[in-house]
Amino acid sequence: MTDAAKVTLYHSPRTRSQGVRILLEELGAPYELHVLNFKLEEQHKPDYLAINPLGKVPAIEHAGAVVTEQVAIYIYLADAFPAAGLAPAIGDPLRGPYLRWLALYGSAFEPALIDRARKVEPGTRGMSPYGEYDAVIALVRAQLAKGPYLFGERLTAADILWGTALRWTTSFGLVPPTEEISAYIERIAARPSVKKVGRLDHELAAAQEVAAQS
Ligand SMILES: N[C@@H](CCC(=O)N[C@@H](CS)C(=O)NCC(=O)O)C(=O)O
Repeated sequence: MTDAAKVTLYHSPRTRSQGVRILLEELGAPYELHVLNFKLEEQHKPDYLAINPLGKVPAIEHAGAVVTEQVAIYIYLADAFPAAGLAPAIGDPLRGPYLRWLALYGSAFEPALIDRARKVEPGTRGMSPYGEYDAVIALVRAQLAKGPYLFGERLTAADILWGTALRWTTSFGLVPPTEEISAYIERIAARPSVKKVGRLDHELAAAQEVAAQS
């Protein structure tokens, strides 16, 4: 896999694409932003729908390929820029748990939270992709209790996804701010990459606000 080409990140501030921008900073990957102003509904305009017909960010373009969906993007980028050591390589015993926790995020955690936010019952245990909300939260808590990261001392790209997502999901009241979850959020939030992107995205959001009003 090549890491020579610049990554284009389709991005809107204060959205799930912020975590990918943080990951790009952590990886030291060369990237450029293609910024979308949600206040102007740019994510639903034909130019962007040609990139992601679902009209969602994040999306990236790299070496001629488009990748959408956070989990796929995290896996792709951490493998494409291996020098940062954020992806356990194939053959590393951590590779399986690493992929498990990335996939779990998209296929169990987010569905559980979305159901909770919409006050939708998951239905029968067999029909639900995650079983029960409480079981998902208990699983996350147990994994973080080992600390400091998901896999002990080793920081991986999965921590950037989970650390940034737990931050917004607790602030939306969708996840309880338990001791281990809050400590983990703080640990990830203290990283220079998170602070830098937070500052840049704050400026970007302010500029978009002005553009939307003019
Ligand atoms: N399944 C997608 C979800 C991405 C998503 O929900 N993105 C939101 C921003 S946080 C979005 O683009 N919303 C725009 C819209 O629906 O108009 C993923 O995991 O990447």
